[in-house]
Amino acid sequence: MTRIVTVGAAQMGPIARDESREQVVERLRRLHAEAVDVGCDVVVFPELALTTFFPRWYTPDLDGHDSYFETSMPNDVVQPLFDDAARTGCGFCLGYAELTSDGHRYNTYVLVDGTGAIVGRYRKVHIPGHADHQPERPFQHLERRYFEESPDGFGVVDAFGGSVGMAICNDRRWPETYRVLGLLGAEMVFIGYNTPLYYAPDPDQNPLQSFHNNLVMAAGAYQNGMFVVGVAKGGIEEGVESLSHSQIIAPSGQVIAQATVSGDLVISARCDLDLCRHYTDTLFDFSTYRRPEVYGPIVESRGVQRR
Ligand code: CDV
Repeated sequence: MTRIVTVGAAQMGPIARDESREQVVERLRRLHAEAVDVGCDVVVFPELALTTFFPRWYTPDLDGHDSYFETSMPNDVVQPLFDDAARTGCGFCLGYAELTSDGHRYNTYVLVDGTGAIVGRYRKVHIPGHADHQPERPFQHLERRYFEESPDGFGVVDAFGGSVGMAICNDRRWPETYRVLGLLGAEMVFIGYNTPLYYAPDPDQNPLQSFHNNLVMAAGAYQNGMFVVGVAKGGIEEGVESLSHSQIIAPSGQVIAQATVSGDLVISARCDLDLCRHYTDTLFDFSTYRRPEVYGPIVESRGVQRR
């Protein structure tokens, strides 16, 4: 049985504040159709792909941005995209803001297979930014105000003939993300991001955004023998410029497809999932070489604890 999965990364340009969900879904449908045209089995959309990146604005009330959240998935507006998946056999991974019936707010990804069924759901684990209004910043990063940390953690889904994990934006900077997913057997990890080029706590990092983006995803791919698909919503959105540079990375750590311009576009790669074993059966044969008995601080403490 062949283990080739053709995966697309559907990079998006900015979504304006006044762009309707219907307009955005039409953009997603166009990207999905482009992915189908190049033979994709699955296409990955960015983080919060249905709206503008609203955590850049403060509202005094916590529910002040609730109009950006989805209370059900699928819903009437996104249903045509689910229908496209069922009609074409090409699945997708979609990021959106989720408001649950019991009032929890999450930064969420759903994985939809080629029958149009949701086969996986992931809620962002590492929530960056701040929860309080910081007017001295040129723009806010209030994810910690508007989103809760996932209570569920990471998981892996059998889909598209392999094992698929999901992570969202800031998760990609943390080695724990890839290692937990690697230990769960993930062969492909889908990661959408919104990464402003200006980082207020340390602007020295601004020119390094693209370097750090590749550094963390390539390291995660190599050290865990997995494909990593990183997908941006980039460009200048409501006056804030964000990183594009979407990329698909092989278990070798090599970039095998990369967006060279910003805006809506699909890049794709034929991924031979058996390539993962070249790494997970050799240098990164976890069951032979890992030493969990000496890794205690990783799970025992949150911050640095000098002993
Ligand atoms: N959406 C994000 O999670 N963005 C973060 C912040 C820190 C810019 C990121 O890690 O890219």
